[in-house]
Amino acid sequence: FLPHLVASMEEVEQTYIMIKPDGVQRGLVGEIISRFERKGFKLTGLKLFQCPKELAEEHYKDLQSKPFFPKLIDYITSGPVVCMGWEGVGVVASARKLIGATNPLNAEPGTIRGDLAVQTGRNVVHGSDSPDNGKREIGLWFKEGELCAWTAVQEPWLVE
Ligand code: IDP
Ligand code: MG
Repeated sequence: FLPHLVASMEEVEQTYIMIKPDGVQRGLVGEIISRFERKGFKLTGLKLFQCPKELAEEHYKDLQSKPFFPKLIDYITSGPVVCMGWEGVGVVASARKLIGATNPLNAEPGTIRGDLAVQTGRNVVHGSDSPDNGKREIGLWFKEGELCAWTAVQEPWLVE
C-alpha cells in the first residue's frame, strides 16, 4: 500500500446518498449506484430500508414549514429506500453535481435527475448538501456496525 499517494484525511468527506422509493420501484437501484462507483467514490454503507415517519421528519426537519412537507414525508415513507454512505475527496459537492438540480426538468442531461426523472416530488435520489450534513445524515440513517471502513485498491489510481 502506498500511503504517500493517498489524499490527506482532511480532504476526504462523507456523504449520505439515498435512492428514494420511486427509484427503487422503477428499478433504478443498480443504475444509480453505478454512477457513484464509476466516478471513483467508495461505498461505506448500503442497505434497503423501510423508513419510519419519525426518521423522515427528522431527516427533512429544515423543510418542516414548507407546504409540501406532508407530501414529502408520505413520499419518502411510501416504500423501501436504499441508504448509502459514500466517501471520497470532494464527494459532497461532486455527488450533488452527479445528482443534478432539485427539479428534474431543470437538471442537466447526464445527471441522475436529468436523465431519469421528471418532477421535483419524484426526483429519485437524495444527496447531503454539506460535509456537516453528510456526517449528520449518515449518523441518522445508519447504526453503529452498519458502516465499513476499508481500503480500496484503486485509491492510488484516483487520488495523487
Ligand atoms: P434537494 O433534494 O435537491 O437537496 P431540497 O430543497 O433539500 O432539495 O428538498 C428536499 C426534497 O424535498 C427534494 O429533493 C424533493 O423531493 C422535495 N421537494 C423540494 N421542493 C419541493 C416542491 O416544491 N414540491 C414537492 N417536493 C419538493
Ligand atoms: Mg436538500
